Amino acid sequence: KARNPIIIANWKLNGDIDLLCKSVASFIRKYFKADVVVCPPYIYLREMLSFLQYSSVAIGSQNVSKFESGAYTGETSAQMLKEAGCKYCLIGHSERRSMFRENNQSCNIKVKSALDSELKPVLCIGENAEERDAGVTRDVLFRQLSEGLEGIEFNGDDILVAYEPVWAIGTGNAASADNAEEVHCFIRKEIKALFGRDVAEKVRILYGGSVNKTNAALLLEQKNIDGLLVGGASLDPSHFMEICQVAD
Ligand code: G2H
Repeated sequence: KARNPIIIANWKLNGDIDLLCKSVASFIRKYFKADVVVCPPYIYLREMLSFLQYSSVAIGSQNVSKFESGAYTGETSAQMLKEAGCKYCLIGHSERRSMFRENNQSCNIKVKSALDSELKPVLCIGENAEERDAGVTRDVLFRQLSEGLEGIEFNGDDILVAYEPVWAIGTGNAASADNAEEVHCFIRKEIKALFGRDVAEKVRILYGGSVNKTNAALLLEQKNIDGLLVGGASLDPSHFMEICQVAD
């Protein structure tokens, strides 16, 4: 594929020192052709990075503050994440949208802030079950994309998009490869309409939602699926390694 595959582990609010050790042990001296990224909770970022220097695995954050500095208790800025060694930054994961009141406007600010600090934002979009059943998936995705990326100069490989249908997240019911491919194709078409052909051809679009070692290969074979965002299955280092090897 012209676009290098990328596999991102999203630990969410999971893991402990034991998982951190097992995970870095499995990565040591592994140099993947695919991009492999781990997004652990903030508190583990520095320690992970110190071990991962003996591998090609990068680290990313699960979120970023929309503020740069100031009296915002509990927040972590893009610049701080950059300094901690992050390369990537998840933005607008559906759990943040549904539980922490994030919306397309706050995602837009966060994407800009990440870019200003030279982090690669991974903008997460996806419809929920009601929206899917009401037949408005495409409208929802279009709004999430156009509002989330509004006013942004996008060159194609500095921002990634993750399609995560909310009904597939953590349920064990991933979207079928055909269904995901159809949606990814739509997303690429909309990016082309918004930013032009070059950007649409370069942008990497990941699929997320109940990815595991059994469905990874078929998903990655699809023309418009350039990577995977893996939650539950990334908490088992050997399982996650098998997914990385599929992409490699
Ligand atoms: C979707 C995904 C990772 P899971 O949230 O972002 O989680 O693989 O557990 O569905």
